[in-house]
Order: sequence, then structure tokens, then C-alpha cells
Amino acid sequence: MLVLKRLITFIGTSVPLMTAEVALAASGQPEPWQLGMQKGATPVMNDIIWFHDLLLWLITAIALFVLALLVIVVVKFNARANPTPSRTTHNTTIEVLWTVVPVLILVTIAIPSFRLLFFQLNMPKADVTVKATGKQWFWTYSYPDDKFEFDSLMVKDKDLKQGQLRLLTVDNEMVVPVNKVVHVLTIGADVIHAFAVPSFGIKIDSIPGRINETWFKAEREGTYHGQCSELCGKDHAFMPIVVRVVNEKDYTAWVEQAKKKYATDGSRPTAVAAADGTK
Ligand SMILES: [Cu+2]
Repeated sequence: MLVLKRLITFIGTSVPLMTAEVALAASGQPEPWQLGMQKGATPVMNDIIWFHDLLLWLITAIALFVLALLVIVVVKFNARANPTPSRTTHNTTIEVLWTVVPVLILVTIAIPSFRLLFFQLNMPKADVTVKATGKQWFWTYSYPDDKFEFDSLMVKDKDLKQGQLRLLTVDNEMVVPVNKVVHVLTIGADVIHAFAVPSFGIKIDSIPGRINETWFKAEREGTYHGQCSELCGKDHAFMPIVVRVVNEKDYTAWVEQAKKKYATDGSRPTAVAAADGTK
């Protein structure tokens, strides 16, 4: 009985704790002791979080219900409390119920699940297109509409400035405007990488010889951090993704200076990182 009491206390304290942790998780980066997902910055991510929470409550209710049934069986129908067991083998009502109720639960899950899938996969018209090329071991971002391209390498521990995140800071960030649909095209230059930014709810493989696409519409300005999410070799953990979301005016200004800084005629060969991580 002590175990049961402890279990109830644990559930009683952990559920409010879980909800509080979700609220604490800051936007755009992981937090120490974080539980739950990063705060959403796009409509897709907000829907993912909503769907995750729905499933969490559903499975919690189901698990508690099954636990209650087990406890009833253990207490009421053990050999001591119930020496002559019933010989019942069929009960139509119960059999219909335990078939129909799970079906209804699955339908309840399937409807928002498919709606979310279509939302993610239906590409809205792009305002800005960025091509992210995964390389061993850094990212190259191309802005085909403005004809420039640049590499984005992780800032090493010894070069970090005050307040910069270890393993999640890059020299050149990908910059996009706020409240605009950004089309992300991604490809691998050597092996399979994956472009993932948790706050945007995007994660898609960057495969050599094939262009994958996804999209996001960031609704808040800020800096958002992601990582390569497909084991791609020795420095897989050291090719972070940093997306800076700025207002329209700052974006135009950034594009202007980026055009000069990273000018390309589109024929530049693919750069390859040296073994020590420098280009
Ligand atoms: Cu990678």
C-alpha cells in the first residue's frame, strides 16, 4: 500500500511540475533541466505542442484507468478475498465497449494528427527561399533570389564571447524576416545531414542528390537554435543551425550588406571542411 501511496504522491506532484516546466522553457534554445519542448515560434510548432499535450493527457488518463482496473483486480479478486472465482467467459456489452471505445479514441487522435500533417506538408507560397546545404561539418546557406551564399561554422569554445551558447553559436547566422513564409530547401553535399530547428517545428533530412523542402513562418523576432539531426560523422555534434528572425527593415538592410559580402555568380564549387573543422 505504501508503494501505491508514493505513486499517487508522485503523480500528484509531477503533473503540475510538468506544466510549469513547459512554461519555463525559453524560446529558441534548450534550457538546463528542461522538460517538455521549446516554446513554439511558428504556427506549425504551436500545433505540434497542442497535439503533444492532447496526447499526453489522453495517455495519462488511459494509463490511470488501466492502473485502477489492475488495482481493483488485485484487491477484490485475489485468492483470499474471492476464494470461488466466477466462471463467466463472455459478456457482450463489455466486449462491444472495449472494441468501440478504443476505436473512438484512435479516431479522436487521427483527426488532428492528419490535419497537422497536411499543415506541415502543404507548402504555402514562399516569401523568402533559403537553401541549406549540409556539409561535413557545417552548413551553407544560399539565397537564390538575391544570389548570394555563405558558410555557417560553429564558434569554438575558446572563441565564445560572454553570453554565447556553447555548441550552439555560429559565425554567420541564417537571417529571415518575421511573419514571412520561408521556404527551406535542403540537400547534403557529402553524406546525409538533417536540418532541424525545434522552435519552428521543422526537421528534414538533407540528402545528397535530392532536394527536400519544408517551410516555416516565424511569428516572433529572436534567435533560434537547432542542430544537424542525422548522425553524419565525427563532427556531427558541431554543426549547429542558428536562425535570426528580424523585422522587414533589418532584413532588407542585412540582404543589402550580405549581397556585397557574399557575392557569388552561382558557379562556386562546393567547399569542403578540413579534418580539424576549419575550412
Ligand atoms: Cu550533419
